[in-house]
Amino acid sequence: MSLANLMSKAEEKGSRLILALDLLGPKDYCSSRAVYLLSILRDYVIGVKIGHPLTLSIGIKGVLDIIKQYSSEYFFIADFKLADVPHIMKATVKVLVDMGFNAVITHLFPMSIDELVPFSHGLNASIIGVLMMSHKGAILFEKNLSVLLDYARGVGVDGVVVGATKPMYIKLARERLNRDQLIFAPGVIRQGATAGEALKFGADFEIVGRAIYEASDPLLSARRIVESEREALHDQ
Ligand code: BMP
Repeated sequence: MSLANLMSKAEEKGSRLILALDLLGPKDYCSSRAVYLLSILRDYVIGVKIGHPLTLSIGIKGVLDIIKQYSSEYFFIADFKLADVPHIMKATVKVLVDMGFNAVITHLFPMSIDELVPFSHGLNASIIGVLMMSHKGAILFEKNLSVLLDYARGVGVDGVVVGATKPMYIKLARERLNRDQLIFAPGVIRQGATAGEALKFGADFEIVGRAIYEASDPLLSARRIVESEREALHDQ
C-alpha cells in the first residue's frame, strides 16, 4: 500500500497521528494491550508503527495476528531501522511486506536502498528513510544532512523521518524534498515537541508513542493530539 493510502486515511479521519506501539513486557499483557489500544483508537489514529519493542514482546506471530486483525483500519509501518547491504535489505523488506506491513523504515546512511525503493514499489509497499533523529547528540545526522537529503530525494524514498524536536530540519527537508515525499515526525510530547508543531513546519504526520500508550486515558490523549493537529493545520 502506498503512502497515498495513508494520506487518504488522514483525510478521512482528519488526523495526522501515527501510533508508535512500543509495548514491552510479558507476551499476554502486551498482546491484549495492543488489541485494546487499536480497538479504541480507530477514530483518531491512522497508522501504527511497530518495531523491536512489541516484536520482542509478542513475537512475529503475535505481530502478524495484530496486522491481520486491523489491516483495513490502520496503515502498518515496520520500524526496524534497517541498515544493511542491498540484497539483505530486499530480502528483509519482502518478509515484512508478506507479514502485512505497508511501509518499512530504513536508514539512509548506508546508501544501500537505490534498488530497494523500486523493488518495494513492485510489492506495493513504501520506503521511509531516517533523515534526522529526534534525540540530542545525533550530530552525525546533523553534519551529513545535506548528503542524506540529496540521497533521499535521488533514490525517491516515499517518506523520511525527521524529529519533531528539530523543526528547523523539518522546514529544510520540506524545501528540499519533492512534495510527494512525506515527512514523519516523532518526538512529540514525551521528547518535548508540542502536538501539531511539526505539521506547522511542514511535516505530514506525527508519530506518538508513550504519550498515548502510557496515558491513563489513551483515547483522550489521542483526541487531544488530533485536536492540536487540526488547529495547527487550520492556522496555516
Ligand atoms: P515516544 O513518543 O514514546 O517518544 O516514541 C517515539 C517513537 O518514535 C519511538 O518508536 C522511537 O523509536 C521513534 N523515533 C524517535 O523517537 N526518534 C527518531 O528520530 C526516530 C524514531 O523512529
